[in-house]
Amino acid sequence: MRDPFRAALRQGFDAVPKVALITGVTGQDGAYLSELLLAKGYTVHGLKRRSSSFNTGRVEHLYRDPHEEGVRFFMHYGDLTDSTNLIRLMQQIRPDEIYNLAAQSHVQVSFETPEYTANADGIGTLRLLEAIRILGMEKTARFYQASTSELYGKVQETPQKETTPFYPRSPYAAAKLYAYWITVNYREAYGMHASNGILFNHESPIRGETFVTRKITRAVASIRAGIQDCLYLGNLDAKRDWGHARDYVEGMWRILQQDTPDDYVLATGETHTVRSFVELAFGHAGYSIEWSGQGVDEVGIDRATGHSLVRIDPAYFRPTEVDLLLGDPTKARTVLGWSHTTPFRDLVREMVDADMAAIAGTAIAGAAVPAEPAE
Ligand code: NDP
Ligand code: GDR
Repeated sequence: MRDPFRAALRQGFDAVPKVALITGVTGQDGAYLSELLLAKGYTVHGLKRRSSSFNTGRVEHLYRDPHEEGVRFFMHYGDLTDSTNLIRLMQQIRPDEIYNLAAQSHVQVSFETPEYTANADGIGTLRLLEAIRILGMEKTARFYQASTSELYGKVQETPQKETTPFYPRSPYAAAKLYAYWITVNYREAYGMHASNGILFNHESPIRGETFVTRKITRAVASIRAGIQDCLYLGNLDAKRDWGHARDYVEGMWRILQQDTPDDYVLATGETHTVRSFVELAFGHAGYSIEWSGQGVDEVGIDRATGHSLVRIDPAYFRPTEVDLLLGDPTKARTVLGWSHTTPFRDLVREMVDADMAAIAGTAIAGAAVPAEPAE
């Protein structure tokens, strides 16, 4: 009997030299990386979770019926907490490159779900590395681990680079610390081409709605459209090194193209407060914000009307905060020839414009406007 998956897979192998497996394909980075690899001629296999609601919106435009000829994008059900599933898929797909992007990636949520976060983000990485080893793919498959600037946590040195000591400040960061070191260990113990990208925050119009940048840009669009009154935030003074996700997936790919595996910081080398993101985003929509009051009573007021646009909700404060992140991407620039291309201001504008266009679209279609995000 003809198996459409295998037939298409064979076509893929015939047509292009490389096959990639992306865990977390339905996430922000998974979507941008899939686009990049498909454009480079790869066959891309993505791991997606079974969900009772639609969770493939970010890659919908890449999907084609696998019965068609020449299909190079496939999705498979799986989960980083299920080793037998990972081993079977790895055996079936035999990827040349594995990008481990899947994670419970929300820092605040990790305080609520620490055990699950450790299982998926920490042990999940081990499960993938073991699958490679069990199948004897140590010398044929290259492995990318989505490490994070959250590893620096309570920062020991600014700017942060590859040699800066780690000090994780959340269950998420502690789980990613394990994933970082188990990746290094498998490289050293088994000679695997396994690398960490230590990526600083990167955003886009398809960023998850509960991360602060997207929460802000969605609120700006909703307030402008008259369907939201006020934006509630937590710590306005946290500083982040924010870049565009499109640039960062290019860096991931470059890391795996090196002859020698290694660990790299990808960052812009600039840092900005949440407050300045708020000011720029509202500014792009025609508002000018004036701050008044202090601490939990601080309010961001519209200079033109006196209306309160931004208020503080302590529910968004974290038990332990990461106050300042600023990356030094010198190694990535010199070894990989990588640097970010989207300036901070353009990133903010692109996100606000996309959310305003989306709101206009839903208003025209008369569809329900999404509720304000929780975290
Ligand atoms: P997202 O939260 O947008 O995507 C995470 C992906 O992981 C989703 O596809 C999600 O599936 C999937 N996932 C979650 N849990 C599991 C699980 N148990 N098994 C299988 N899949 C799972 O994250 P980003 O795209 O922003 O980030 C990608 C990776 O990079 C993550 O590991 C993140 O921790 C890391 N990172 C991100 C940075 C950033 O600024 N964006 C910076 C540094 C590191 P579903 O769609 O079903 O939820
Ligand atoms: P972060 O991103 O924790 O850096 O992790 P997030 O956007 O959630 O927070 C950034 C900063 O903004 C402050 N903040 C708020 N954050 C959220 N989510 N919601 C709020 O209302 C709010 N108000 C203020 C936070 O306290 C924080 O200081 C992201 C994730 O993508 C991780 O997976 C990734 O590893 C790191 O970036 C690098």
